[in-house]
Amino acid sequence: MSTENTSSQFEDIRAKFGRFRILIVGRANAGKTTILQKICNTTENPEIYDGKGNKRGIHDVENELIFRSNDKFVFHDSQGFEAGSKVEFERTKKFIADRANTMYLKKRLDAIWYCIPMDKIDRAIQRSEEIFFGECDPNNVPVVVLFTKFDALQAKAVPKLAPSDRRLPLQEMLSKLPPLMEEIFNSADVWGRLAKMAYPPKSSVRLENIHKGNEGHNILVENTAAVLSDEVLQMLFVSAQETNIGLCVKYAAERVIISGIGRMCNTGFSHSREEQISRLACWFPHFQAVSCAFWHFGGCGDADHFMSTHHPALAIILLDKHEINFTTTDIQALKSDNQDNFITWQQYLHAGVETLLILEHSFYLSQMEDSDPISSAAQKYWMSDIPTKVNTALEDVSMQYGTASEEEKVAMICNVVMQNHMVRPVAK
Ligand SMILES: Nc1nc2c(ncn2[C@@H]2O[C@H](COP(=O)(O)OP(=O)(O)O)[C@@H](O)[C@H]2O)c(=O)[nH]1
Ligand SMILES: [Mg+2]
Repeated sequence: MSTENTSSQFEDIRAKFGRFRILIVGRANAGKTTILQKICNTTENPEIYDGKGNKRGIHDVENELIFRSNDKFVFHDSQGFEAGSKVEFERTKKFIADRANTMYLKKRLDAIWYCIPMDKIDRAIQRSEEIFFGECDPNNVPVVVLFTKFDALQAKAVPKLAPSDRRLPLQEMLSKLPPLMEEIFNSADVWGRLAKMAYPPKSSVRLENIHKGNEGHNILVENTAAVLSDEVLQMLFVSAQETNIGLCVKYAAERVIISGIGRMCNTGFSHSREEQISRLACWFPHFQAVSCAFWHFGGCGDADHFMSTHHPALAIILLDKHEINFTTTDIQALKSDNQDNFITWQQYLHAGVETLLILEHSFYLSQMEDSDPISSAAQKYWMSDIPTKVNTALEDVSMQYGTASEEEKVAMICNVVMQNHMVRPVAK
């Protein structure tokens, strides 16, 4: 099978299964569009399609909102159910019921974001919220509440400042506000009241100054990943978003490196180098096709196939350090070397971290439209002094690894990655 064939096959799989579908609910002006733009890293408006792929303008929960900057997400928008909009509620409820359990993965709803704006904290829970959290069974689709415009509580906090604080220079005065904002938020007890409803949300995040470019949406991404019900969905979500590559590194470290080392120590079984690479790649946006294949085939048994046809250079270059111009015969020979299992867990850790660094950098290169981002990233890595530094850093990690908690292990690995980034290319 030719590479070309396979990549279009993967594209098909992505088209079928790979879009992450989110319903965002909230009254007009709650900040819905702003957050979706931020998640998709754009200031453009979404394109709106009806279920059949025709462009639409009118508002309807069934319509699909897609941003050109990141079409791995599909959004649906519901304006909430203010007094009198029983119809909108029934439509949204039906939409959720249909999409939560559909056999058509392509249509499945993966998460719900419910926005409650804090500029109207006194009216945070209205009829709309009561019927949504009281009467609408989300059928296991996780619901995350977004307390949007959290910055608006500043204005409410200022009158509560002690008179002496009010006379402070601006920056100092502002620094006194957060505890007061917290107090206002807590005394409104919005979360407590939601938690008592028949279908309480899974979690919540606070978002502030999103319209001013605040990076707070990363919290939303992390939070949503954490509440997803299974690893395949998490993989799809983490690899669909492109604004928090650190999260890709984190999940890949936890779910592949740490769990792989655990398995090696417990059972003696180790992945091959090739399989380790494809499992790590699954968590990154530019390999989302792979994570979709993972979902589709129920595992990475297909790793070998992926490596040999889809991205032949990946496995090899990582090992072959300086030799970039190899022939098909070289690839075959090197490939068989990479099918051996790791012998020690330290090797597994080392190879995993190096792969993460290369994958991470290759994502930035792929955004710059480098035609072969993996090769370029790997080449840059092996030509730099980073491998030596990583070696030293991992010797330390290895000494502490055995006694570290799961969380500490994740932190240690992410630290090595963070401290050894290759210099990012500057966008033109
Ligand atoms: N103060 C504040 N305003 C915001 C924030 N996010 C969005 N806005 C503003 O709220 C208004 C409505 O936002 P929009 O995203 O269009 O809301 P939608 O109607 O729910 O889609 C716009 O003027 C935004 O600039 C935020 O985090 N803080
Ligand atoms: Mg809007």
